[in-house]
Amino acid sequence: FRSSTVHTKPFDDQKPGTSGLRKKVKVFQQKNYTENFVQAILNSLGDELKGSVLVLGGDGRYYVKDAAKLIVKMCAANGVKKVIVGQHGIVSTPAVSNLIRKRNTTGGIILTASHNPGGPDQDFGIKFNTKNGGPAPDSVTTEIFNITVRLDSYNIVPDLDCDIDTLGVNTYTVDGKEFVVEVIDSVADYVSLMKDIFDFSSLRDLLKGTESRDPFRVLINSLNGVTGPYVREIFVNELGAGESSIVNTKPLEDFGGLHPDPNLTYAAELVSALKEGVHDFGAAFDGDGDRNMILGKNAFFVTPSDSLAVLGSHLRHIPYFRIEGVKGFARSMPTAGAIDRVANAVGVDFYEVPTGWKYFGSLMDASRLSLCGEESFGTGSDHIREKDGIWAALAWLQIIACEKKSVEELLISHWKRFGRNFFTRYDYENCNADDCARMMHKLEQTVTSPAYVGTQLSHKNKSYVVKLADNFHYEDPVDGSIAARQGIRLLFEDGSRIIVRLSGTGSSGATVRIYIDSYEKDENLLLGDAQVVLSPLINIALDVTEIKIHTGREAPTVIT
Ligand code: VG1
Ligand code: CO
Repeated sequence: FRSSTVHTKPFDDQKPGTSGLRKKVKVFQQKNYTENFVQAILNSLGDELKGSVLVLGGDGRYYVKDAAKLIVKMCAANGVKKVIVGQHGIVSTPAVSNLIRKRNTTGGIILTASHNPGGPDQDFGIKFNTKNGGPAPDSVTTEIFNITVRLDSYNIVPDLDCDIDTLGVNTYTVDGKEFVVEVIDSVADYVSLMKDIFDFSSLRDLLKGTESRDPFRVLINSLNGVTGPYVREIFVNELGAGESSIVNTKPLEDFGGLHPDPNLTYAAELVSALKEGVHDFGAAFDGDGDRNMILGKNAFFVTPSDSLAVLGSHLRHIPYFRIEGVKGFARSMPTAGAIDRVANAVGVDFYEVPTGWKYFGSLMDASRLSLCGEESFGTGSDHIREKDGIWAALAWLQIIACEKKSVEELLISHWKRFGRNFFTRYDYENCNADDCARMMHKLEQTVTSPAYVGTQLSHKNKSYVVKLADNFHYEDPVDGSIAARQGIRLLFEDGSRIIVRLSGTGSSGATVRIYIDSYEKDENLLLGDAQVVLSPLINIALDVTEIKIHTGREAPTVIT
């Protein structure tokens, strides 16, 4: 085979957001659009490109397979030595992270728009992960973007048509050099990683029941995303759960029309099934398998911030942490502060980072962090460098197996010991971008004026005094890199918080996220409903942001 160089014109909108480049499929299908971005990723590798080994896989959404085959042709032409690709182009995000680490590759390319809907008129995305298995840090994504705006050509082997549906090793000669494409079983390595981390025999006993204990009935919903085959192998084949314990396990290009985001709105099917009271535990995962939602019997909802904290205080039950030790805990800035108190009780370091998993990686690489999470249904540990939905569900089950308590009992005893962080998030999706920019600008000006500290904000008979207000600024404690302007924070004297930021994962328009977090330790108030308890603070947040005026929206699209 011979490579050729194709002349192209740069695009000016290929700036990666919170997690890769996300656009409508139609945008990626424009002439040279995908090619340009892939070439920019490859160029960003510099001297490491020639002879490199890359992992390639995606969440099975529409356009994954076309893009995967294209990327193979471009890798061949750019001197990559080997591409390790999942069969049919499918690999979950956590499994890609694992493969990069296990096979010691130069990095990986993940084809996903995560929790965004899929299909010809929906979203697609491309993300680059570095050799630690984690999402490329800001320095790398900035470099990729800088390359895209001056790119004038890309390299491709147009007639190298690799069959990525058949397992095996394909060897080619390209420009006189060997080029290898290894098509792998996407599930096997990940399942063996989970078996190393958890005690599968105790999980099997939990699910199947023993003489002294009824079976613990689980319902796992893959929302037609990438986790289906992983869930089937782990829950049915390994742990012996019945076929009826798993649903929506065939990855579909359009997720069967579902919005593959595991929250109370988009995973309503799981919520209503759990409400029937038959199952003890429910979990759903997003399109690419890195997010999770955990429910207890009767659809008892575990907020991701609480989930992280409960895991944090029970890590001793998980074999992996007994061997590796517990180094530190972290959460993203908007995530409620429940884990902070656990870190204090357990006596490990605690870190608060900006939104996005890429900020956890350097702490893990420096052996300072074991467990972390985000309020957006992301939980994970240093077993890989991505958040991991199935891992989180297994971690919960392992703890339940040891503690012999229900999900709800675990939460209640957690709140009694540590107090409860009530949390809610209001999302206003698909608003006008200019209006939102104006709103953020005005809010920042208001809250950062020197006189603002000490201001009393009230709703009905509740008042909060501003202790600190700023635009969150983060300095990585390991490498000193800076992430500025990561979201507007209003911190109040009683520890309550209002956070406002714009999403960086949308494919068009703007999404405003308002996060509200308030701590309560009075035993009599622990079981309240978050929307009721937080109502004064929510109203204050709607007032200060003037969200209705700026966006014209009466109500949020999604409340978590
Ligand atoms: C959202 C979440 C963030 C998460 C990111 C990627 O980002 O808020 O916590 O890390 O999605 O998740 P944003 O910028 O829209 O708020 V996923 O499952 O896309 O990899
Ligand atoms: Co995801």
